[in-house]
Amino acid sequence: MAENITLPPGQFLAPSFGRFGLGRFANRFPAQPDTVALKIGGAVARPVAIGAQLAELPRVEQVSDFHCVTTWSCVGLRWGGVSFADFYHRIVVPLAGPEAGAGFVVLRGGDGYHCAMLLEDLLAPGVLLADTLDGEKLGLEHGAPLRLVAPAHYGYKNVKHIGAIEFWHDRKHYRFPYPYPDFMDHPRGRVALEERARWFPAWLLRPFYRVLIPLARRKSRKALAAYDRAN
Ligand SMILES: Nc1nc2c(c(=O)[nH]1)N[C@H]1C(S)=C(S)[C@@H](COP(=O)(O)O)O[C@H]1N2
Ligand SMILES: [Mo]
Repeated sequence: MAENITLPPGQFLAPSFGRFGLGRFANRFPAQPDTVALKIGGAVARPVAIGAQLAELPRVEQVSDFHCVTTWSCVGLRWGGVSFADFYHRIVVPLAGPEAGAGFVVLRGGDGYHCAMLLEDLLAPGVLLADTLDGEKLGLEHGAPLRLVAPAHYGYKNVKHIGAIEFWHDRKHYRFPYPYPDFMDHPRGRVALEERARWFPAWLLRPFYRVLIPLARRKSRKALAAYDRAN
C-alpha cells in the first residue's frame, strides 16, 4: 500500500510515472526508436556497434522504484531487459576490449542527453539495459529503444534512448550536457546517500528542484504529444 512505503530521504510519491527530463532535450528524440544500435567506444581496443547480440543475453525482469533528483519517486515499476553486468562481461569485454581501468562510463542518448556513471556502480545487481516496461515494449515516453535502469541512482543517471556507451579512464573530457551546470551531476548520484549534486548540500537543493517539477513534466509531455502528432 502506498501509505506504508518508506521513500529515500527527501523524496515524495508521485501520482504516476510520466515522461520527464531536462528541458533542453524535451523536443529531441532518437532517429531510430525501434532499433537498438549501440556504439561502444572510448578507451577500447576495438570500437564496435552492437545490435542483435543483446538478444543472446539472458533476459531478466525486475520490479524497482525510480527516484528523480527533483524529489518525485515512483514505486513498483516492472522493467525487462538484460543485466548491465552481463552486457559488460559477455559483449563489451570480448568484442570491444576496454582498457584496464577504464571505469568512467558515459552513456549517450539519441536525444543528445548524456550522463556518466562509474563502471563499478553499473556492474552492481539491479542495473539493467531495459527494453520493456510493465511487460510492453518500451515506448518513446520512457526511453525507447533501450534505457538504463539503475534504481539505486537518481533518475538523471538512468539515460534513455541509449545509442552509445563509452568507457574512459577519467572524467577529463567529460561535461554534463550543456547548458546545465556541472554541479547538477554528482559523480555517483546514489539515492540512499542523497547524492543529488556536487558541492551543494542536498537539503538545500530539494526546494529548488521541487518547484521545477510541474514545468519539466508539462514540457516533456507536450513535446511527446507534438512528436506523436507529427509521426
Ligand atoms: N536521454 C535522456 N535520458 C534521460 C533524461 C533526458 O532528458 N534524456 N532525463 C533524465 C531524468 S532527469 C529523469 S528523472 C528520467 C525520467 O525518466 P522517464 O521519462 O522515463 O520518466 O530520465 C533521465 N534520463
Ligand atoms: Mo530527473
